[in-house]
Amino acid sequence: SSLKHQYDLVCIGGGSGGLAAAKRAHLELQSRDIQPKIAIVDYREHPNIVNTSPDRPEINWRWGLGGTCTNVGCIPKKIMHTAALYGEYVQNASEFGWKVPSTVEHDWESLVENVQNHIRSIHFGYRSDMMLNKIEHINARAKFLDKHTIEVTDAKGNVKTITSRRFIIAVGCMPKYPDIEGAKEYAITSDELFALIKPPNKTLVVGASYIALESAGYLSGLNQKVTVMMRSIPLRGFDQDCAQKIVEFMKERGTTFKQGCVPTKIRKNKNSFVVEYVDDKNSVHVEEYDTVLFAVGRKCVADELGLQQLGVKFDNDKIDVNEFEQTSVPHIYAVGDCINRGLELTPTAIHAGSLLSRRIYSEELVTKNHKHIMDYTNVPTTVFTPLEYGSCGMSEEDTIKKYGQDNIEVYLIGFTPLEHEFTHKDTNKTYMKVICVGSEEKIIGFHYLGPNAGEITQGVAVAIRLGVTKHDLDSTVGIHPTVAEEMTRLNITRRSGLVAEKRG
Ligand code: FAD
Ligand code: NA7
Repeated sequence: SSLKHQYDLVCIGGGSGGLAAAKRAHLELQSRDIQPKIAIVDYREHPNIVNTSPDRPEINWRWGLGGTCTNVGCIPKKIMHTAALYGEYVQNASEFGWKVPSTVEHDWESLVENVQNHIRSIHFGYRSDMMLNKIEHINARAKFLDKHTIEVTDAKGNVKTITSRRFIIAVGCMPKYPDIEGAKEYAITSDELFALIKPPNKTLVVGASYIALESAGYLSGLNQKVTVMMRSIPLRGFDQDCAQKIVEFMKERGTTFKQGCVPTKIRKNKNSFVVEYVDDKNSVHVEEYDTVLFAVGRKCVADELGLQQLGVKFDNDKIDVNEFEQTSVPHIYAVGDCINRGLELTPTAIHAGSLLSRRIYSEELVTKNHKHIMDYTNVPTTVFTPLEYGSCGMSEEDTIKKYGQDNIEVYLIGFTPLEHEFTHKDTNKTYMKVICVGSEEKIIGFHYLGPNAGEITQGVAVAIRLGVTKHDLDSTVGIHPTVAEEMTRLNITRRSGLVAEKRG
């Protein structure tokens, strides 16, 4: 350990990136017989208190270790999505011989309580992990005083200063609110959704990001009446052919879409909220909702750290880092959602955080000067909408822009998995698209809409990383009967103009 500073490393932010970086640093230093002094400083005050109730203290909301992903992101989201899928299974169960009542009700409160209990069990796991690894957890808000010193303030207002040899910043983002009257007072964001003590009922979801569509999807699936208000296109940045199919599917499942509309004002009316909005022809409309949920993007919180005064450069609201996740102050690094490269995803924050600590502390990497740079390309992802969407690589529009229509080949298929054929539901909704470039037909984009999208796409991502070609897919033997086997027999191209949907 260094003598000059209290700590070898302080990670600011105990979410996906910060935890991974701290754990890896500890592991590397310990394997060199160094007992490191590492701390994680993590804190979040909650802006809204709609979810705290004196009668239900057991579901009072607290922000424990784990950051966005654990508390208000991936974990509660995936559980809610799964809850909605269970509703579908129950509806279909009678066709498989199960005697289920014709109407089954959903109990929002017990779902939320179980979600919050699950989150608490994850906090417990992280805390014991930290103790086991002797990583100190400081539950306080950090701010830089100088290049090696931070000031930390806890919930009670106690302040202390801490010095460290190095810092890794992983403070993430928070949901944004649009700048309209009543937004902050009356609306919620994904930060509150998973702890609402009452079902949201008639809900307006504003925005068309993946968070907006996922929320609308599982709320609909949990029997809530949902309207999505989007000002332009769904899922900007994703393959638009697939994005449109998701919207169509959600419409068929009962979600209302108001396209080309933006809210301009929200006011309270007894137990509901009155939303004023304008459409694309500038006409003003008024509608009443029980809950208004904004999912209009996320804002980085790194600007609150006092980094600018140290000379750390920013790129809009994000921290500007080089390919080694290093800021303009060499011993201050940053990973995850708060940096200007990379993607706002948990596994990229974890991977980048872990690699960063290896580059700094691993004996092997440091002595041999191995670079091990984080590769942010071809990162697979899945959008957990009712029709799940997995993708890896480029969208069709981006490949056309980059290579030209004549230089790419797009293989498509729309089909009905056995499970859906059996229940006569969701005919031809499962969809697969493989985008190839060059005479060797190297695969540069994979898109899949259908069941278990994440599970399928993860495997394809490995293949894409290894440079898979269409010929490799064709010569791979499928697993029958699965949806994934369709990727081994793709033969309809966009160019041919043939109908991609399989009939019969
Ligand atoms: P975070 O996890 O946000 O952690 C940052 C931590 O730092 C927080 O605890 C914060 O309170 C704390 N902090 C901030 N400022 C300070 C300060 N000054 N002092 C001390 N502590 C501070 N990603 C996926 O890969 N898959 C998904 O399915 C997925 N679903 C999502 C669903 C939702 C609704 C949301 C909101 C996000 C989802 N994400 C998903 C994104 C994922 O959660 C983030 O990419 C990930 O958590 C980023 O990790 P991070 O370490 O950069 O920051
Ligand atoms: P994004 O991708 O930044 O999207 C924000 C969404 O909210 C998008 O649909 C916007 O519409 C919409 N938006 C933004 N401001 C408004 C206002 N004022 N009114 C109505 N609608 C609005 O969202 P996330 O932060 O959730 O996603 C972050 C990243 O995760 C993203 O980069 C993805 O790659 C994955 P727009 O399209 O701008 O018209």
